[in-house]
Amino acid sequence: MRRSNLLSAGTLPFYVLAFFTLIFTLTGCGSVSGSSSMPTPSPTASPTPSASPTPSASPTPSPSPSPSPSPSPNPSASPTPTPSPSPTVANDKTLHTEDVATGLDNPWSLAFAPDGRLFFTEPPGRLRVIDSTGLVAAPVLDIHSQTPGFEAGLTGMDLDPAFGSNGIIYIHYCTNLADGLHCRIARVQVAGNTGVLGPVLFDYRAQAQDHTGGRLKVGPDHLLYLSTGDHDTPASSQDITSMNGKVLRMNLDGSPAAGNPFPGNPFVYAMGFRDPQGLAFDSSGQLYGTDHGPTSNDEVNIILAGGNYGWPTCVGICNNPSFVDPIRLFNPVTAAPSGATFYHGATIQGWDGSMLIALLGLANNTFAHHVHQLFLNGPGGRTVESEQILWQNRFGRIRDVVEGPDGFLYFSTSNLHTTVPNHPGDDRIIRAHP
Ligand SMILES: [Ca+2]
Repeated sequence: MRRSNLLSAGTLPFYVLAFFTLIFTLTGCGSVSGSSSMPTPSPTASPTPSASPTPSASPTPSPSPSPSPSPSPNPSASPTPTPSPSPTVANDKTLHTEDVATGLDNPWSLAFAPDGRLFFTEPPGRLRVIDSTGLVAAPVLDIHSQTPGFEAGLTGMDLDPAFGSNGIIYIHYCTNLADGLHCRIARVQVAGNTGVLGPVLFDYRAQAQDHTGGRLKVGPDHLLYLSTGDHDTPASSQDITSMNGKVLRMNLDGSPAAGNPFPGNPFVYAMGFRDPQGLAFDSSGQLYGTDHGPTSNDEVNIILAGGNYGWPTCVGICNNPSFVDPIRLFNPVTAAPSGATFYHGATIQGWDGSMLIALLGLANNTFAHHVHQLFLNGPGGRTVESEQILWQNRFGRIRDVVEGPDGFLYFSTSNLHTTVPNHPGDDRIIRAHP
């Protein structure tokens, strides 16, 4: 149980690029403004205008009235990877925010029930709920005696597609057994605001309490997807027999999903990750994920069945046909991405179809500490057409983000037990709305 366990693994000492000021000046979101004080970009910065995994892909002209950056080969001149969205797109100056719940401990996964209740996990071992009366003081489930907490605590969580009738929630946590640490998926049976821990559906032996990944999502195909980290054992991510560094796909009873692509391991859907903490399905059912690089090189990936995402052989964009490159690479800044979601609907202007990503970061990762928004070239898209920084350095580290049934955006902070200064009310679940 180390305090640093909750800290993002993607670390980089204070690199802030002048080009991010360029990107976000139009939206006014770049609170790390003042380009005169910024270090110049590393010469290793990609000169390409987009982090497209397809080298031959030409940048699609944005429908935004914002001027498209010219793909200058000189990183110091115009390294801007994408333009900012249209001024008609809602941003952190046009949206209001308010606390939904305070005094929490790193709310790690947020998930709405069909009846409007918001369930969330806290790594010390609590499944909790916010209902129409507000935060319910008593946890739905408390398994603190069964988990070491922090990154190996109660992290991933999602609701059964039939939760409204069967009250089933899936959780991910790690636990110390006689032979060492195990990480697992278990079922929770919920009635009212009380849950009972049910059977363990999936379990694997883990080598370390950090780099656990731990994001659990039920897909639109009604299959369970779990992202696992390398548990500080990088080579295991390329070992198909290991559960480490993978996106696993299974039936809701924990058995391997039919059609999984790797003969060497019936649970594996994709491989080659380091500490993937975010999974999100778009409106077409396409899965995307986030991953922490070793130093900077944080990734947003389109997750393809059978894909190998490179770690530790390939870091960043490798243009190696053996690996799938990220659709958005954060370099040389550190983004430290965690949970992600796709926004649907018109409640928040201009956001329909966009991807929102919670960014963590250590105290000196001044680029992180915000919600990052990507506008892709449509469902299933691999090209980032524009992007936006939201609430940078306003709430600290952000752990998860979801859309509510009201069309508002809900996100959680993750500042407790870290080197990032706490904000009043930490940790919090915050709501943003027009
Ligand atoms: Ca990768």
